[in-house]
Amino acid sequence: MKQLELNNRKVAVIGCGFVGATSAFGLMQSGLFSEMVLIDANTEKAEGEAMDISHGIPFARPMKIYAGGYDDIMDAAIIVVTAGANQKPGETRLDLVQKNVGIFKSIIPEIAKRDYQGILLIVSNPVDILTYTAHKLSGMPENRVIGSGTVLDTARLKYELGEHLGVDSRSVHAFIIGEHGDSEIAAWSSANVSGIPLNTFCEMRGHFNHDDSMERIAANVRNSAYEIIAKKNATYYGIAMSVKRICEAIVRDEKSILPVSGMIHGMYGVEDVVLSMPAIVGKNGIERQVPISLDEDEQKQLRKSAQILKEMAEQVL
Ligand code: 6V0
Repeated sequence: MKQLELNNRKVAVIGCGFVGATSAFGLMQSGLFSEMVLIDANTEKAEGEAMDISHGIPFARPMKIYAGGYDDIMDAAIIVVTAGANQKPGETRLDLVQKNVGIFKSIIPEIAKRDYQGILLIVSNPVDILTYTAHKLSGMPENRVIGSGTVLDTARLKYELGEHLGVDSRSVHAFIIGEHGDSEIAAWSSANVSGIPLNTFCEMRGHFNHDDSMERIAANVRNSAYEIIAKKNATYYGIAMSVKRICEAIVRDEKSILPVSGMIHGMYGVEDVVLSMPAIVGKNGIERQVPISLDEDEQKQLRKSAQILKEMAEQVL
């Protein structure tokens, strides 16, 4: 099959529910793309979202937004997959797995059989398992199949720390790593505010009860999806901004360090598991993962998170 040349100004979004539509809205405003194709099992939903979002174009930048099929998206630089059921109140991300793996079995082969050469960005949950599923079903190189991973959780952590310390959250350097879900790890030992170790900065701002604060903030981050879902049945703005940020790093070949989820080989004793570690992200997707320094307890938690994901992946694939 003749390979299509990729169009760096084209993006596709598969799944136009809350997350897909909000991500598409964010991408329209970003100015990164001049063409966006929306796909949904419910064609009318994709068409309606394309029309509605297009009406914002006169307030942003010219572009084409339309509902289409798989043949329309093979030259997209990035395909964002948000199709799937979302978490119901009380349901964990891992509870979703069977349902969404089934949906991926209808989507990923459509992409693989057309020999797609761009970046596949998986957002549907449980994102680590589904990114692993997408790797296996597509046969695409590992660097080009990325999960949004803990980019959202890391944003939540930075936001919480920024509020706690009265500082711009962009000056907070801290990562959530591991599973995007219950076993995620706040990598406190490497956290800092513009190079100042976190505890030192906390003391500058009058906070001395480090253990209690860290426990509370990590729990807030871990539980925020559950809390938002209990209140409004879905979460989508934070993830839409995360999708936009990842697309920006790819399209602009920024080589930004983002905690996307990708296949891990050997780091901290983790092998053949998809989870989030900070990684250099650019036009080829994950250029390489960056092994930030973790203390012994964090390393132990990371291996535990990997074990949970591995067992889940083995059950569903
Ligand atoms: P939603 O509003 O139910 O939308 C899902 C959409 O997928 C619907 O429009 C469906 O018609 C469509 N769909 C289902 N099957 C297919 C198919 N085979 N092909 C094309 N489209 C299909 O859910 P919502 O948008 O709220 O959530 C989507 C996914 O994102 C869920 O799995 C969430 O759990 C996940 N999220 C992931 C986050 C992350 O950080 N990675 C954050 C929030 C939600």
